[in-house]
Amino acid sequence: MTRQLITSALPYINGIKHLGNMVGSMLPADVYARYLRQRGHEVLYICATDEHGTPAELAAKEAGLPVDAFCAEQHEAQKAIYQGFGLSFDYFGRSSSPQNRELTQTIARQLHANGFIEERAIRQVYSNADGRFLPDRYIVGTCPHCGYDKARGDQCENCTRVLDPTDLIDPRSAISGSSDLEVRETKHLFLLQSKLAGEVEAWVDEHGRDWPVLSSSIARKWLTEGLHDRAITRDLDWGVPVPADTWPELAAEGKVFYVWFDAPIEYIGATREWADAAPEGEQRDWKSWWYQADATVNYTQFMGKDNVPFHAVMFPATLLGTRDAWKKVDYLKSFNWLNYYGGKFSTSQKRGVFSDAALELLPADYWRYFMMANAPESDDTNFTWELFSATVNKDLADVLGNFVNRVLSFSRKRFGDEVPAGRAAGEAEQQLGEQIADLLTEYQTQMDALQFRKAAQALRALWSAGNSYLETKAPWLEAKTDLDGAALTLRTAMNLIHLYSVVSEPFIPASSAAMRAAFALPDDTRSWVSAEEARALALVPAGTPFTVPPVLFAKITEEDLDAYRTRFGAEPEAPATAGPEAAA
Ligand code: B3M
Ligand code: ZN
Repeated sequence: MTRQLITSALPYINGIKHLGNMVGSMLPADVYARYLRQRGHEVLYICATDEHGTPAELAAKEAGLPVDAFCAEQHEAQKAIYQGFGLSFDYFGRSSSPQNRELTQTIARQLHANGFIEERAIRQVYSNADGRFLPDRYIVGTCPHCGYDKARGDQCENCTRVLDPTDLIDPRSAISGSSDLEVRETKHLFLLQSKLAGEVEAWVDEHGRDWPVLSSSIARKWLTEGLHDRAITRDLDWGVPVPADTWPELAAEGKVFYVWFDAPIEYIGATREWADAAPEGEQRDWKSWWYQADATVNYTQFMGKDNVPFHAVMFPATLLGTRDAWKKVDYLKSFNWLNYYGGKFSTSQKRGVFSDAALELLPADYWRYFMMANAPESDDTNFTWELFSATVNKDLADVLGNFVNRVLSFSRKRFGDEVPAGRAAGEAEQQLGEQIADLLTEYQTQMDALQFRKAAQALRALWSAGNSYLETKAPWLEAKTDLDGAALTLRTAMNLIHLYSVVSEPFIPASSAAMRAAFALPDDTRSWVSAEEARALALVPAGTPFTVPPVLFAKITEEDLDAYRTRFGAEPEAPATAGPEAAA
């Protein structure tokens, strides 16, 4: 069995993430990791907080904390929320770890030794008041295009145009507010991507052909535009220091690596953190996952589409340039955007549902199922409270939850708290078994293809088939004239509940555990259900003691909806304010 390495894009440390961030990376990665584990694969699912770069420093400053203390606090806060969502990382690391620092410096030295890093002098904005060079994001001013007065030196958040700091009107330091700025010459390290372009292109040609179109098209677009040499150092106080043994002058100036240089290396770094955190007596071999592992490890990455260029081009270029045997991605699964009423979720503008608030409102499984059933795979999708409540109330409460409760409650009332026997399976059960086996095959096919929306549809069809069987057989009527028939129907339906509890786990782990715990099976260690077992529907034998769990899913009421809409807003996003040229 191939070893399955899974990583999801590292959430930035600054601030609690919204649902749009999760649905495009960590959540589908978790669904896939759970599924592969249940299918018997050896899985390592790695993620971490992305702690360097200007977002971290600016956010720490806003919080009035030293950046290392801010990151430590935020890492724990995010980690707790992801545990609340049932994200089953094998390790959730930190890009500020010593392991990542050492690996980033090692890889930089390898690139330097192979001639893929060069020092270059560039002109950059220096703030006399702050006594430091300012990265583009640290310079704010008025956007020359739309007049927005908080535009940043790299991009205007209002009209989204990419800017150069020298474009800004009345530029000032985002740290001190001082406008005492000047342009000075400074030296930075450049990754010579242009020298690696041919190799990267060949690698994408070979590996990208079976990626989803979204991933391969973005990779190709970037390659077609040409791979430019890229500055990979910054003048920041927080980051992986440039090693003095290789670049003494830059190290003395306090240069650190650019966040997007060290962040993907943290996938390897966090695997080392995982190994270093091994419990007493357990051996964890981080290198076997990442080094000379091409023949033994299948590596799948999950991310939002804006991260594809870094993962499909820059990170492979970095690893290719080491001329060393680092594992590169085999399958790059990327996602479009989950919008909020047609507009973007926004961390900075606090727009949409954030992961901490979501867990305060409703259990994780409601969100997990909705997000995966509406995953923005082939196009952007939309979160609205109306769609969310319709999905929860129909698919979860009515189709699955109600089935479980009706079957177990009626059987307990009519036959007691053991699975009833009744007569042997008849034509209806044989047909049902065939149908369930086919639906399960379809579900597995979609999961194996990482088509999560289609997989969720196939899972829902499995749940639906149980309802149709129950409605047709109607054991509450059968019991009036044919007790054995009613008992058979209920036993079959209970076997469906157990099957659902196994195969629904990747999507709704907590509810699946509750369903599964209803049956006191002597041995319930099974991790999946074979087609034969699905056909037979006999894993839960007559006589098995059972209990009736509390109702699995509470419906969302109109009052709930009103409250949610009031609290989070429920209107399309206001259009970006038109710029001065619009008036001209
Ligand atoms: N921290 C996520 C983002 O762009 C970024 C991903 C890093 S993955 C190595 O929002
Ligand atoms: Zn603008």
